Amino acid sequence: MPTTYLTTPIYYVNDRPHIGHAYTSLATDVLARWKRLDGHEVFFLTGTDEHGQKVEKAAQDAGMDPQAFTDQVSQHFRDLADRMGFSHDDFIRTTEPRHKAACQALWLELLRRDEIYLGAYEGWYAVRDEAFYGPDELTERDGVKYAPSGAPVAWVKEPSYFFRLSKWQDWLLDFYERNPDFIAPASRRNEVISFVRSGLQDLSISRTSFTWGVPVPNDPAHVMYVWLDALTNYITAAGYPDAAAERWRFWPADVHFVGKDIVRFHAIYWPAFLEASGIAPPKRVYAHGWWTNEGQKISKSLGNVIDPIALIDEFGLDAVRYFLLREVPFGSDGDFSKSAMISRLNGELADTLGNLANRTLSLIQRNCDGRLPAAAARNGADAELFALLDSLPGAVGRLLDAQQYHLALETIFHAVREANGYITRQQPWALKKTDLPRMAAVLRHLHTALRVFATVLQPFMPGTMAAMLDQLGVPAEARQLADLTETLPEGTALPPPAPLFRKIEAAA
Ligand code: ME8
Repeated sequence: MPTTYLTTPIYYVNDRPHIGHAYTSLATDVLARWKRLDGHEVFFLTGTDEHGQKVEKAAQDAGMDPQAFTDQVSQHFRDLADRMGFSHDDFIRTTEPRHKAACQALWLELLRRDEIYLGAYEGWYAVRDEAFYGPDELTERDGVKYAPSGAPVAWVKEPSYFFRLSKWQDWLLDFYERNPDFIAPASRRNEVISFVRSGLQDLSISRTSFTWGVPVPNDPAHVMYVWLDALTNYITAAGYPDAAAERWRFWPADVHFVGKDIVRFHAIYWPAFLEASGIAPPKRVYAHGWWTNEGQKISKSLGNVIDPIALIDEFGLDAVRYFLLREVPFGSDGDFSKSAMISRLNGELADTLGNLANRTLSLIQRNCDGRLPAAAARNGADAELFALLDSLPGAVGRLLDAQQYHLALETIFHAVREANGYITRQQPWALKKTDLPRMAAVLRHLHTALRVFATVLQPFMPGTMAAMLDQLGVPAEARQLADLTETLPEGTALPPPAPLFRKIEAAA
């Protein structure tokens, strides 16, 4: 069985999760579900990033011990994952013993290979990004210096271990050249390549001015730099350093899903750390765009943080899952607006797919005694519809392999609209009086179309599509892509249809 390993970022537990966190994990979940549907053995990893100065400070501000604080906030991310219906196979926390062991093993391996040396760091650091910046990257306002992300930076001077990153510059450029799909989309790839070309400095990978981190082996005055610690989670969960671990066969990861803010860490530091320790780098890093809320940056201080759970309560889980991936090309920035959401949900889900299902299933109920008509020969009038249906799973799979979620959904809904055109042209309700065999054939073809749509849409809207497949009489064990070639038996009893999508009234 082919294997697929997919990851989300591990989220900082400095604050409650919001729509941005739900988005990255949702994209990962949809691909994980698609690959399972396509017969892959999938390992889908998510989790929380719990060390570092930023989390330590958030715990202090909350007046809590950092471990108790991270236990509490990490739980919010688990709850969100449950409410979003994510199908992850593991949820890693960087404060777990397995992770400390992996980080320390990786450190010792880098040390053994002379990739690490002790020195002193002097330079700019942004706690909010947990990142070092060069002086030429900063801007100044009112006497305060800021990183390109907008995070304020402070001067840091302390003893530190360094990773020989500069040594890997040429290797990285060659690696990007040899693996053109390693970073996507292309705009991010270009950005990374030009950053690496401009010259890489050795990277400070330990801190001595606070203690909330993984201790450096044999030098407990140092804790590991939180990004070395955090990135390592992807191999911890695969069993590192135990090459005989059951999950090690999943490594290297197929796609690390990240937001564009953290592409530098994943596309530069991470492959360099791995190559330097003799571990294969991941196959791909996809950096998606940024959500804004009704045109404004999402931020706590603006009070416009979108709570995904409130959206689910208002619109339903599958509506939220559908909208987030349908509305904005993955990779581009997007704006969240309720009116856009309502018009998508009404126009595409309720009016197009819901209506097709309802019309078809009601006619089968009324005119065929609720029993599935026999599989019928296709005539010329059916050819166009079947050309689309037959190619749909392959087309959707190729688009999802390229993380083009909105195009995958667009392709599916193009076919749904065609099927709506087909029912309008064929008029099975009129055929009842003139040509009963043709009426049965048309309804059977429409049933086949709905089965294909519901099958390929399962990763996006698992609950609603399960209900649709129930209404279509497709057994639970026959819902894989490969099952589409198996014809359902004539006479299968179909339950009375019930609406799958509700129409939402736009707020005044
Ligand atoms: O960076 N729009 O964690 P983090 C879209 N711990 N996506 C958004 C978003 C927005 N407005 N806001 C956040 C970290 N995200 C590190 C990661 S991985 C080894 C360590 C998503 O809690 C997006 O995926 O700051 C972004 O990369 C991630 O949340 C940052 O989460």
